[in-house]
Amino acid sequence: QEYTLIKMKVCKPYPKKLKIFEGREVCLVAGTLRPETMYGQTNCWLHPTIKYVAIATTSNEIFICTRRCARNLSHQGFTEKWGKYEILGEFSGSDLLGTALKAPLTSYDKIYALPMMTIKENKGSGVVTSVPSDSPDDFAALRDLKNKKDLREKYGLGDEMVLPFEPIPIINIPELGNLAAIKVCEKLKIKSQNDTDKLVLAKDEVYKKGFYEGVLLVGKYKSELVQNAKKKVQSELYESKEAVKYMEPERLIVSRSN
Ligand code: ZZB
Repeated sequence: QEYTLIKMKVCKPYPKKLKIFEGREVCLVAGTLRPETMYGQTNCWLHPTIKYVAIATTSNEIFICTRRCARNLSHQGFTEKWGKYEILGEFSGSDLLGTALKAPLTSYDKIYALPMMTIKENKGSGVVTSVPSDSPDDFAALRDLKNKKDLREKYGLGDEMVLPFEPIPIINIPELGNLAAIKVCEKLKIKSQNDTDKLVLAKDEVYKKGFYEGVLLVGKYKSELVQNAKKKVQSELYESKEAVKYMEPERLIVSRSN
């Protein structure tokens, strides 16, 4: 499984927990299968109780991701010594919530790290980028935070980190329009991010229709089909060093640990 690992750069001045890294570039790295949707990022997701680690890369950056992802990265040439990674810091997701980030391609200048309860520890980097226009999970989780002041307060999030961020129309899908995830969430009457069964159906529908029939509405590949634009956007993100290629040895790891 090839993930595009998107660098979501921590904005200066660094928050208290990341002050130790002052003077260095720090990125939350988000694993995505949909690089062509990066035009629609509205926030980053972290799980409040998952542990994340900071490691140094050969590109002289600091990546923040799960320990499992750090280990995989060390076997893909990202660290100085093959298969080894030095942990420079360890955080709970909740330590990093509210961090301001600069992400590639999105029209929002600055976005924030927000909590999502359905993040899986054993997938990707444990850091997820949020595209509520085209991902039902993201739309449901962002709506939960917008609707629940107590949830924002629980995690110490200012209204300005959540309320101004609206889904951005980036892909048109013939039957689903230009905010497909919202359309499908309404159709299936999805109430929250915990409507797991319905969200699986929603994701499936948006994924398939988006890939085969979706047309980009923005950016350099505007008017092109998603299936044609995907690789081109991905290559450009790799070339501009705003993302790196990350391979996930999923089956191997899963079958071993079970
Ligand atoms: C941006 C994006 C835009 C995504 C979209 C999806 C969609 P899959 O197919 O089930 O493997 N993701 C990545 N890591 C995690 C994690 N640890 N826990 C929970 N979710 C995670 O799903 C891959 C997608 O799941 C990734 O691609 C990421 O969200 C999320 F418009 O990145 B995606 C219809 C889906 N649309």
